[in-house]
Amino acid sequence: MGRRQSLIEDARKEREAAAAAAEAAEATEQIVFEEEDGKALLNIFFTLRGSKTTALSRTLKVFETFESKIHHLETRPCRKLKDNLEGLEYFVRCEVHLSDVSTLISSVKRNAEDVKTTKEIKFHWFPKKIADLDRCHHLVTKFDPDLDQDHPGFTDPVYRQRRKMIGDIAFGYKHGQTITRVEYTEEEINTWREVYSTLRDLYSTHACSEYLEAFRLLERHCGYSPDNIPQLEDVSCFLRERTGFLLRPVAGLLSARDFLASLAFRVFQCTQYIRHASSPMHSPEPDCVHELLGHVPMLADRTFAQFSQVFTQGFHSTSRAGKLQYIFYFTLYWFTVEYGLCKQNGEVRAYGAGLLSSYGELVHSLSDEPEVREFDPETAAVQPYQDQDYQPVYFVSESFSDAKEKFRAYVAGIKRPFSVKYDPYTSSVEVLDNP
Ligand code: HBI
Ligand code: FE
Repeated sequence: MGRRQSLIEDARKEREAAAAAAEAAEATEQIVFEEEDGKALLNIFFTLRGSKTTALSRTLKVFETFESKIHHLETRPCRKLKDNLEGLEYFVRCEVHLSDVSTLISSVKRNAEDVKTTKEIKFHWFPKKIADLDRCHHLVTKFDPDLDQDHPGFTDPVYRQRRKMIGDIAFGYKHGQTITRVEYTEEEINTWREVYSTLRDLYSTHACSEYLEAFRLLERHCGYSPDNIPQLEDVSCFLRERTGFLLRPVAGLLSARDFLASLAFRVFQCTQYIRHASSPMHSPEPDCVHELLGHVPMLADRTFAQFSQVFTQGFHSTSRAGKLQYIFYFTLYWFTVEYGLCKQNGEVRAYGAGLLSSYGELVHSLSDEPEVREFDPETAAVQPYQDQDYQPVYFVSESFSDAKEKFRAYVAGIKRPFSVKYDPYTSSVEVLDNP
């Protein structure tokens, strides 16, 4: 293929990827866009030397068109341009969406002269040290029993009250504290028993070997059994010894941003309440069954723990590259940590938490029904996904190390204005400027 041909081909692929991502974004809008994306602070200097009298109003119109917020506007005598009749230089400081910066500047340049600009980029705040996670408990309430009419607990005031009580433990929790134990009711334990026993029967034929190994240990040392809902404090101590991961309690479905930010510190935000008794096999939102049976055993595996942390370290600076990049990250997480499959001894097994905590989807994912593709970050990042039904497609990795390496290569290809480096001695991240 000629160079020109290959450029056209690249452009076509890029357009297709963007279209697919936009579709995926629509499906996940509530989760992805719960916070604003990055903004830039622009300083623009210009003169209107020799311009028509309407130049000033036309230039100011540009700022209005881009809905930029003007922080400061002044004119000052212009020192350099002695032949300037008006002798004025204009200075505007404004806040504008990152993706509009270059178009705004070129529009100003069409109307004014001697345009000079400097910009500062405003990023989302993100946690720099592990105790900062005390500020990361932004919940997405679209599936919770107070708001979602389809939630099995919507019409059950007792259940909703119980959820609030358990949620208060999370809201009051500060990093470093012991996690308060919950005395579960008989009804709650019955729900747990029903899911636990059903899923457990499937694991030996459906779960990957890393999962099975950790599950055995959790049963031996951590109170995992059909008759007991394990306590987060005990599980947290267990994980700390295995892989350095910690649990902290959270009151519901956490925003993707806060959830991923925590993994960068090897902290898993874990719900403590259990699904409604009327629906033991399904929950519209994460609950302790999803976290304790789906996520926890995998976090006890060293390679997987490393994958989870590396995965999210590069995530903070992605909003710089626009919303799309953010969605790509999030979608990759979805098709690996939540719904990933892997190859083991010639068989396909599940390692995704969404599969390992759902009887129906675990069976479905390894049946002949769904489409299964080789894991490739470029493809998985733009694949539309489902958060209300089974996935239409699953991605299968050769191994966790293989997935980790592919992911590293993918991330290295993303342009970012800064990177973050994790310091395990202080559990903090350092922000490094990229040249
Ligand atoms: N919140 N409590 C909780 N548990 C999860 O497993 C979870 C979450 N928020 C987001 C999330 N998982 C991911 O699926 C992605 O949205 C990042
Ligand atoms: Fe999850």
